[in-house]
This record gives sequence, C-alpha cells and structure tokens, in this order.
Amino acid sequence: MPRLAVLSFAIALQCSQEPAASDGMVWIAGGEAVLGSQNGDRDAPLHRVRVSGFWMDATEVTNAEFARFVAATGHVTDAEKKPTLADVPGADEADLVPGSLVFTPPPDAVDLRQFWRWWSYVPGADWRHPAGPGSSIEGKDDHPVVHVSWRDAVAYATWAGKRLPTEAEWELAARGGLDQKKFVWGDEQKPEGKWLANIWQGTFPKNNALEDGFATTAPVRAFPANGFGLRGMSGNVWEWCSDFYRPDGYGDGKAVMADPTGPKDSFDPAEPGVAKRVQRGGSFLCSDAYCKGYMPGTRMKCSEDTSLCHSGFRCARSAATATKEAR
Ligand SMILES: [Ca+2]
Repeated sequence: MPRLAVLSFAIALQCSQEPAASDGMVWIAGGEAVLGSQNGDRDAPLHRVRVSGFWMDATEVTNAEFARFVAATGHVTDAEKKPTLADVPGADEADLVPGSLVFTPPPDAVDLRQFWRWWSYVPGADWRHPAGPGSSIEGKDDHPVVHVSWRDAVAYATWAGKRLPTEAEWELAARGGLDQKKFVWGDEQKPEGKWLANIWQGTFPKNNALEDGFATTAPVRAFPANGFGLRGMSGNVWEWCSDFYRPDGYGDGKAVMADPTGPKDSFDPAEPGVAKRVQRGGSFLCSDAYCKGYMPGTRMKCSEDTSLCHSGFRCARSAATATKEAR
C-alpha cells in the first residue's frame, strides 16, 4: 500500500477544544492519521483514519481503581465464576472451576509456536491473585489490574461513565502525534540505552533478563509518557478495545475511514465460531523474538470472556461536544 505510506500525517487541532483534562483523562484532539503495522502484519495493513477528539485515560486502570469499582458494585469477574460446559465443551465436571490463564515459564527451551507450553489455566487465579492462590496485589495499588475479561472491562467503563476506546482511537492515541514510527516514542528501541516500556528482555519464555526492572506488571506510571501525555501505551499489559476482531477488519484500505468502530462481527480463521475483541499495546511478555505487540500498529485478539495475567484495559470517553455524526 505505498500510496498510503507517503500520505502526510496530521494531528490537526479540531474545533472541539474541550476543557482541561479531568478524571485522570487526557484530551486527544483527533485528526487524520495512517495507522497499521510497520512490520507488514497481514491483519493490520496500513490504512488511513480520521478520528474525532476524545478523552483517554492517562494510564491503564489500576488495581486500586478496580477495587473501588468492585466495592461499589459487587462485580464478580469472569475469572471468579465457575465455567460452564458451554464455556468449555467436553470438559470434566471436576475441571469446571474458577480460574484464569497465568504465564508459567517452561523449564527448558521450547518451540515458540507451542504457546500452550507457557500458559496454564490456574484455579483461583483472578485480579486479586494474579499468579493464583498464595499471590496477592498487596503493595500493587498502582499496578494495572489484570485477569479482566472484555466483559469485565465494559462493566467497569460503564460504571465509571466511560467506555472502551475504539481500536482507531487507541492507536492514534498510542502514537502520540508521531507518524508511522516503530515505537510509540520513535524509531529507536532504546534511546540513550534506556528501555522505555515494560517488555521482555532475554530469551523468551525461559530467561527474563529484567533489563527494564520488571518481571510482571509495572506501576502504570513507571515509564515515560508519550507525546500526548499517555503512559503505558507500549508493553506492561494488553488493553481491550471495543472493536470486534477480524483479520480483514480495516476494509479495503483505500478510503479514509471516519471514526471507525470496527467490523460488524468477528471472525478469527484460527478459531472460527469464537467471537473475539481486539487487544492492543502488548505486555511484559512481549519480545522481538516472539511478540511485537508492544509496537503501536500490531494487534491481538481474545474472546470476550478470556482473562489473562498480562491483560488489562484503559477507558475512553466521547467529547461532550460530540455530535451524532462524530460518535
Ligand atoms: Ca519487563
């Protein structure tokens, strides 16, 4: 798609200049941008969007924030609920216990295609117990909440008077005003030798060199903000978007898409019949050898009820001045 590649990028300040940031959110002025993968990912081709101004949480939702939501509403996350046979067809009744997916480093080197070698369904793992029974979030009030499904994230956002960002909003915000850069801070992975995101260093999935200082989640403000003042748009935890996932979800890439909200339905050729939502931003498990998800144009997808130890979210809010056409 070379024509798109040379189109100029414009974060043009729009007429809807909302008041100063509030409620932990940052005003994203919107504009036109070329989004998509700089790695040539087939499910994230370069495409051009025009996005109206909106508000974006400055950070991922923290454990402390999620705890206030649970205290106020009594919300029970998907990971805390007993799965049904409809959720896990063919499972033994004894195996239908609440839990979530936890990263478990294998003892030996493994084929990087065998992702099941480092993911375990751990009974009792949930947002309060990120690594399962015996683990806790004590001292991690300012870490991103994890083990939240898309449905949990939507419930939180609704309670907070917010919503999940669209995928286009998320990526435009992540790029921080930069045009088609590899990383949310530019094209150099380690400016002045410093890691600017919580990802994986070393040989994945066995040896984590911990050069950035964090084996799992990091405090949401541990790394510098991007050009828009947003933290953690690269690495730390994956973040849910509102969009359904399809590998062809960006259309034909020829027309400028105005405030796209994603395809009408989901289809994942790798798992037909399972509706999935988009996740963005990568996590502390990303590394160049295995997962480039911490780069701003790349995507992941999971079913709406899936929870993992490296998945969280942040919220967005439409502009108060948004018209029906804009949102
Ligand atoms: Ca790390």
